[in-house]
Amino acid sequence: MHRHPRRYFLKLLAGMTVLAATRGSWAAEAKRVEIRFAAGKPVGADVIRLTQGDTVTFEWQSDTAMDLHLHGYDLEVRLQPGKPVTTPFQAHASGRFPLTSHGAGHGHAALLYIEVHPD
Ligand SMILES: [Cu+2]
Repeated sequence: MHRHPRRYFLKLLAGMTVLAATRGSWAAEAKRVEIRFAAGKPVGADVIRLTQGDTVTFEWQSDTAMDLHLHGYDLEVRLQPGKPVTTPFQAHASGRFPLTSHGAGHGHAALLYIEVHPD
C-alpha cells in the first residue's frame, strides 16, 4: 500500500492551525462576566447588558445550591456552594432574557435579566 505521509502531515498541520486560531480568538475576545448569588439573590447588578455578537464567559458563583435557567438561550447552570462554574456564551440573539431558578423554594420569578442589545 502506498501512503502519502507528506499530504497527511499537511492536513494535520492545517487542522491544528484552525484549532489554535479558534481557541486563540475565543481567549482574546471573550468578555468575562461574573454572576454571583448570596442567599439565592444576585450580588450587584440585576441586569447584565451585552451587545449582540459578544463572545462572553460567564463566571457563576453561589453560596447556596441553585439550578439556574436562562430563558431564550436555554442555558442551564447548576451551582453548588463555593464551586465556581464557567460557561461560554455567544450573544447571537438580541432581547431581554430572564434568568430563573428552578430550585425548591425559589419560585420561578426572574432573578436577573440578560439584555442583548443590537450592535
Ligand atoms: Cu425556567
